[in-house]
Amino acid sequence: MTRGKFIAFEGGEGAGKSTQARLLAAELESRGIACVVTREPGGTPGAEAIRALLLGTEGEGWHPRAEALLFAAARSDHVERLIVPALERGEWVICDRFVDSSRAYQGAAGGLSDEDVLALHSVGSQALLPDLTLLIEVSPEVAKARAHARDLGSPDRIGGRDAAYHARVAAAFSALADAEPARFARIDGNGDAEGVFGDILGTLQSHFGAL
Ligand code: Z5A
Repeated sequence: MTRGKFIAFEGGEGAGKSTQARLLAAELESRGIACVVTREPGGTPGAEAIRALLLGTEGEGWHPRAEALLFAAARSDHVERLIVPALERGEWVICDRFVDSSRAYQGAAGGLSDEDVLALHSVGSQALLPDLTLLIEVSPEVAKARAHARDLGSPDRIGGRDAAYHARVAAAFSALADAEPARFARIDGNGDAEGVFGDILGTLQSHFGAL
């Protein structure tokens, strides 16, 4: 059995990750490629329960180190119970956010070192990395308008952080992509969804060959 491919979508809020993940799954299925679409934090019952703890706006919230541990714990369950078994069945896994979100949000923007975030990932998820990480980048104005339209002005605990925090996240994603050009592809997400998807399909074909 050939192991499936692991594709992650990354980027700030409102970049269009979920939209593009759904379009990619439909395209792969239409080509006879079995795939699983999933998300972080979440994807398994345990990880979805941790998601509610992380993103709910009740209570006093989490210290940055506790937050990083909770994301790593959710990811560990997700990797163990859903991602690795699907890859071993030969299915492609399309994941809406993965460890690079922890590196950008809890690391660069939240104050933890990249080494510490990667150490948690090593313990929790055996340092699993995607075969390809698609970083969707949009202008801050587009991100804000899309997220606002979706949230109707009630963002989750992390989405509601200030513009400076989200600017640090965007800069961190950009730096991660520059540092690992073989794993990352940068996608301009400012255009319409179909145009963005065309770029993603072209990127997959040049990365993996004909699908
Ligand atoms: N987080 C973290 O801190 N550390 C971690 O390790 C992980 C996550 C894994 C997860 O929230 C939060 O957790 C997130 C990071 C943090 N907080 N923030 N910021 P989430 O997954 O629920 O939220 P999100 O990742 O930010 O997703 P999002 O805002 O839903 O963005 P998206 O998936 O990139 O966008 P979308 O849902 O596809 O589209 C948003 C809207 O724009 C929607 O109405 C679409 O119809 C529309 N859209 C999408 N594409 C287009 C185009 N191309 N043109 C026009 N309109 C479009």
